[in-house]
Amino acid sequence: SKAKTQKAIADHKFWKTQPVVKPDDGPVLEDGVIEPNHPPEKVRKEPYPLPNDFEWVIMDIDDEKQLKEIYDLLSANYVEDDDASLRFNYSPEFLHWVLKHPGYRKTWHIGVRVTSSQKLVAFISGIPHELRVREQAFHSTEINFLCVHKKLRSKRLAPVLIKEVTRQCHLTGVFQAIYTAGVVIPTPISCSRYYHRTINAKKLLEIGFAAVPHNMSEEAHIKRYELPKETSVVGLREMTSDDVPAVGKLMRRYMRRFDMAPRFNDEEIRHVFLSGRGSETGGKRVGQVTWSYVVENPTTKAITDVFSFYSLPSSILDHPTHKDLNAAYLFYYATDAAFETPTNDPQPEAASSTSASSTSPLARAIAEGVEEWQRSNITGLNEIELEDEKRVTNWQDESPETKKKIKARLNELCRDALIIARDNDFDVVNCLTVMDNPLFLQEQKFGPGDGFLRFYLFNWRIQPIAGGMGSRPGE
Ligand code: NHW
Repeated sequence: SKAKTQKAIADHKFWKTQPVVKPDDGPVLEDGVIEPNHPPEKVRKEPYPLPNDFEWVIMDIDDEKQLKEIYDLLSANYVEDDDASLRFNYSPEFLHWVLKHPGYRKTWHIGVRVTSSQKLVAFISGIPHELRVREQAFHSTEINFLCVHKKLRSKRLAPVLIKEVTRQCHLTGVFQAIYTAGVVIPTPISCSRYYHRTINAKKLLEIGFAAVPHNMSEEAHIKRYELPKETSVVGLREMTSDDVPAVGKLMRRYMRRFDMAPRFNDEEIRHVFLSGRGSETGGKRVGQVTWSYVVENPTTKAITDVFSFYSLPSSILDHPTHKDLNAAYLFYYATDAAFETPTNDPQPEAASSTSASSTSPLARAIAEGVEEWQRSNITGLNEIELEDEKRVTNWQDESPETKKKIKARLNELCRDALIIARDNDFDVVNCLTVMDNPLFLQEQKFGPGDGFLRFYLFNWRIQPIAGGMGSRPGE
């Protein structure tokens, strides 16, 4: 039976039935859908059958008790590193924040309970996104937190969860998905590597997350990671609600430089950057998940830069004294250093046209008389994008001077982010080789980790993308 299991693994018994690119498909000539949208009457109405003794449940994340159940399942059974010494410990506040993305669907928060005991033993979730891949955009769901209790592994429950979340997405007219995983399944569209920046050098040595290099004393090692006492970027301050429109414009423009990125409207910008800020009690924030900062030009008052990071601790398994690794993860950022014309100049703007491009997928679909349900997932981003968003240059075509400018600015911003992380008691700052990160990893003393993260698209065929959301692999 071991041989049988191994064959099933190699065969991808499940994944070979799904609309994803297969290893032997040959080169992709044109990006686009793999299977057409299902008309509403063709979408399965009943949930997929579960093994006896189990039942489906739609989780209500606004109910503290149910949120805690998801937290308990994940904190004991979710992703561990290769040698099982760390396990992600997403906080309830984190889960609530990330799962309540604007436009979220309750029916995309799916659990499995043991019928007799009502114990939650599996979970999968999706949140809605508008995703742009090169010059096409579509509504997609970002799938995350797929988890099966350790005692129920290798029983082919995961494929049932994936099929059920797919069905729930189809019921709401969404036919594409994006997801990331450490594992290799058919077929990654991109791969990025984890990098780590030591903040609390002593603690990382104690838990064995870092080691002193052979040619260095422990003291020198600790000293190497010391940071300036205070931040140095002029005009740096916490982002506020009033910054949302300016940050939105800057972010949309900045992200347009990459081959693949979500496109956030202002409501999403507000959510992504500000909703995870926690609550204020006695002048202290509790339950803070995200830290978001902007740079305001002291003279023009224009917002020229933004950066953010989030808190995602890991449980340290089997250590006598240290129980948690307080990790911050670099999140979204943007800088005007990437552009020749500033984004948020308070000067009266040239009328921002919303001119329709007749070559956009939606325009073409309409012209071809495609039924509405068939094109419901194509947002026609090219029609709603503002002209100044479209005028940006793809990062690969940027001039050496622009690249130098971006690099210098990002190094300043990242250094201040590290200082803020230190002041908030983080032990380590993590990031991936996505976006423009490779421009500051070395100078900011990030080191490569063991982990890789693969990017996947469901029902969207594309030519591989360098380095995940973005970016500049190997620089
Ligand atoms: S990646 C994190 C996934 N979670 C964990 O690693 C937590 C710890 N592990 C577990 O809980 C972020 C279990 O090991 C899981 C698998 C549940 C992972 N993605 O039930 P079986 C995400 O959440 C395939 C996709 O026996 P199990 C993203 C595997 O290749 N597929 O395994 C999630 C095999 O299929 P194959 C994965 O160990 C994206 C089958 O599952 C996978 O008891 C989901 C084996 O099933 C993974 N991470 O449970 C896809 N891990 O064909 C969304 C294993 O190879 C797709 N498998 O035989 C889009 C859906 C929405 C579409 C909307 C239009």
